Amino acid sequence: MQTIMEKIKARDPEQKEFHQAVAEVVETVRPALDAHPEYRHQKVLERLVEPERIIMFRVPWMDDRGEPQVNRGFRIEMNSAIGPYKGGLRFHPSVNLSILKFLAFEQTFKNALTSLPLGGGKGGADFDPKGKTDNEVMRFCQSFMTELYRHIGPDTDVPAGDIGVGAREIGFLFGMYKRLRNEFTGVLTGKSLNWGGSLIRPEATGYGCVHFAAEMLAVGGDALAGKTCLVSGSGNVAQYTVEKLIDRGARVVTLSDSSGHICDEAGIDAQKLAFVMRLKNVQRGRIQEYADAYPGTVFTPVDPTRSSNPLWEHAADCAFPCATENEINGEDARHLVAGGVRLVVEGANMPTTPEGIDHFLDAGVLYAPGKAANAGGVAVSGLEMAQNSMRLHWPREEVEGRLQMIMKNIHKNCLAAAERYGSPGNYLVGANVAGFIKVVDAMLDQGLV
Ligand code: NDP
Ligand code: 2IT
Repeated sequence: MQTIMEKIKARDPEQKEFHQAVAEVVETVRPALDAHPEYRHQKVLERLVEPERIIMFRVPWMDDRGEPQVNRGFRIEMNSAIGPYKGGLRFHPSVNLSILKFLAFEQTFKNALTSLPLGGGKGGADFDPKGKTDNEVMRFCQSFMTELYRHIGPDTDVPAGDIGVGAREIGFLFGMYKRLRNEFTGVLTGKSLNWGGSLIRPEATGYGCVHFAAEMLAVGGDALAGKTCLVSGSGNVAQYTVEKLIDRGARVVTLSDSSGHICDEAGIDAQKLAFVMRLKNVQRGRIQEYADAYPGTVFTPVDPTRSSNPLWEHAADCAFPCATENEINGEDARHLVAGGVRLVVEGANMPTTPEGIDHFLDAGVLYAPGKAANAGGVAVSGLEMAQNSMRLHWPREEVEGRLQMIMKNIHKNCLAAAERYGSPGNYLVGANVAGFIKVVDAMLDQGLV
């Protein structure tokens, strides 16, 4: 086990986020490896950590001033044991191989947990959509797809959104794919409703997280109603997490973006959330503007000299990190526990550092890792693919009902796997072991490929 970490570190020494994601899985699946000696014989870990294929390409595009720009594009086709590669595209200046390999690795297990036939993948570019015009974003997406189209397809690899990629970008990407291939297929998910998108896909990740949180509390006879919640981020996942929390009678007091966070002790209600959705999705503004619109709200800018995030210092019962990786470190975790937080549900991918996770588990916090709690997004992407294949469009209740059932099943399967492999109540072990066994058994059935 030691040797596999040593090997991947020696091979790609700079890929810290990838090492972090792999180490978490390697440490937690040990009991499954012990129970199945064939897994070690067949070198399943060694095979899982090596992507089936990595595509890297130049993305040249012209900005509005007529100046040529060049970005780097990627697609990691990680694992196709249980279905076509599936996972989002991220457009953010921090995108590199380490970030995308960690995301594609986690995606493989997450997709297995959904119970749908979805392999794992992830892609994106170091392009920053912030401050770009719609025309610049369109030209970038068209150039990106001019290379990507030859590697993807509805039965091969089906990308979707992630940070910096929402309905606008999916539209531009789909338009270019259709033009290049002369095919109208479900090659991307997160499409708009009037041309192949699924109802509930925009809501799915956030809603799914809150369903998962409700399931966790229900085990102890508790519920979200009346709970004070901290939410970070203010993008797709954060917005619909807040919507569902309000629905369930919780009080949400924070939101953030990369410039800082707002705290509204009066609680973010439906009307204020509608303001945030307009601000972020239409005007593409900053969360600070919430404090101008709603007096009594405090905006705290990011302080780069601080080692912890003041958002996690507010007293609360529950925390939903929905912005990005490693946004809760050990110090933040200590602040959360000291402030009364007893439930942490990850909307983002790998938002908690290993030290933070250890602190939550030691303190007896109910902790749900992203690969279980945020799987509702990709699950409804899977349902979008199913509808596209059948050339059908399911009503809202059908998709919402299936999403709820999927989240309930993931919750049940995580608890069952944790119990069976000696860590009752530990959702981290449960999610990793359940996802791992499903993927690995499929790999073994298919031989050494
Ligand atoms: P969006 O682009 O819609 O929103 C991202 C939010 O997080 C923004 O508020 C953004 O602020 C903030 N953020 C991003 N990067 C950073 C950073 N480095 N530091 C501080 N804040 C940051 O993305 P999503 O809501 O789709 O994604 C959020 C998280 O959820 C990611 O971890 C993603 O991988 C994960 N996820 C997304 C799913 C989906 O269906 N969309 C499914 C499952 C997981 P700013 O605008 O200032 O950059
Ligand atoms: O991290 C994720 O699960 C996503 N960004 C969604 C992936 C998808 O294919 O819907």
